[in-house]
Order: sequence, then structure tokens, then C-alpha cells
Amino acid sequence: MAEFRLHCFPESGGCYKVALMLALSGADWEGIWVDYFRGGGETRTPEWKKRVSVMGEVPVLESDGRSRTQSGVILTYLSQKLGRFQGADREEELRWILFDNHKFTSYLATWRFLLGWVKDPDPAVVAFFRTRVENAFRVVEAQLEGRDFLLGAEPCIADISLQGYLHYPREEWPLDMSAYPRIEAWIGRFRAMPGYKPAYELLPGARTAYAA
Ligand SMILES: N[C@@H](CCC(=O)N[C@@H](CS)C(=O)NCC(=O)O)C(=O)O
Repeated sequence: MAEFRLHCFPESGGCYKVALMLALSGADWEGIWVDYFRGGGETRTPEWKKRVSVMGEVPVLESDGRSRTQSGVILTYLSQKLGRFQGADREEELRWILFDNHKFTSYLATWRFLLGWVKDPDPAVVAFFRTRVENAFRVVEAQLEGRDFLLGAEPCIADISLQGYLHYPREEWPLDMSAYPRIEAWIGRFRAMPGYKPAYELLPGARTAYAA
């Protein structure tokens, strides 16, 4: 049995954050596919919530005889356990993880989900989320001025957290990236790291067909 067992599905950028951390750290890990889409979703059943997480969300990481949820908590645990990607300023690192969970990943994930997995989404709702995504991208683009990574010259778990949805095919999140050259370069720095793989290559399970 692998040291780290990640409950996940391939379309989840939240799961990819954890998988990317494990892969870039060269950890001994395995992915355990969760059936998120069919039959209302395995994670939403009372049985799964009771057995795995009351929040009904993945990623879930099992290791050291414990089940951990919330990618920010999992990434913090892994950075300590593996001694990798620890930000020089842990308060600043947490600040960016919280920003990510509220404004960056959450809006990007919802916009992408509406575009790819919801039949006939309300155009006004799609436009709302796109605007929120663009606002969040502008914030990150500004932070990356004069920095290779969010906190400076070295990558930390906050960078990994925000990378979650950026390694899916561009047609799933069709933003004009010419407006965000620093974010584009920052994505490229991750692609060049040893152990890197894009989301659909790293996470187990078949990709679910688009609803449209
Ligand atoms: N803040 C959480 C968000 C996790 C999350 O939203 N996971 C999604 C999959 S990407 C999920 O399991 N959602 C459950 C649902 O929609 O019922 C984290 O970073 O771990």
C-alpha cells in the first residue's frame, strides 16, 4: 500500500493540487478514483459522508492512520511531512491559500464546470463567473510582477494551490491569456519541474464526457 492515498477524480483541480504536490515531491502515492458524476455522486451519499468526510468533498488524503480533507490543510500537512514547498513566510503563504479557495480556484472551477458539464447554463451566470475569474487573474498577475512565484523566487504550496485548474486543457477554461503573461510564464515554470504531469495524466479514472 502506498504511503499516501488520494481519493480523487480526474476533472477535479482541487484533487490535482494535492496530486501535483505529491508528484513534484517524488512521494509514494496512489490515487483512488471516486465516482463524482454518476448517480448523484458517490461523495454526496450519507454513507460516504459518514465514512470519509462530512463535507462531502474531495480531495481526501489518507496517511499516518488519518483522513485529511480541504486541500489547504492537506498541502500544509504535506509540506511539513515531506519538507517540500514550504513558504519562507507561512503567514503570507496562508493568505494566498485563503485567497485561492475563496476567489481564484472557486470561481475558475465553477465557471469551467458551467461551460463544460452543465447543459444550457444561464448566460448571465456564466458571464458573472467569468468576470470574477478575470478579477482574480488580475490580482495574481499583479502579485507576480517582479516575482517568479507568489512569495518570491521559490515555489511554495500557495503556488501549487492556485495552479489547481491551470493544468487542464485550455478549451475547458477559454480565457485570453495574452492579458496575463506573468501567469502564463508561472504556469510554464511548473510544467518544467521534475515529476510534473498535467491533470488528466496524473489523476486516475476516465474523463467524463461533456454534458453538451
Ligand atoms: N475548499 C475545498 C474545495 C473542494 C471541492 O470543492 N471539491 C469538489 C470537487 S473539485 C467537491 O468534492 N464538491 C462536492 C460537491 O459538489 O458536492 C478544497 O480545497 O479541498
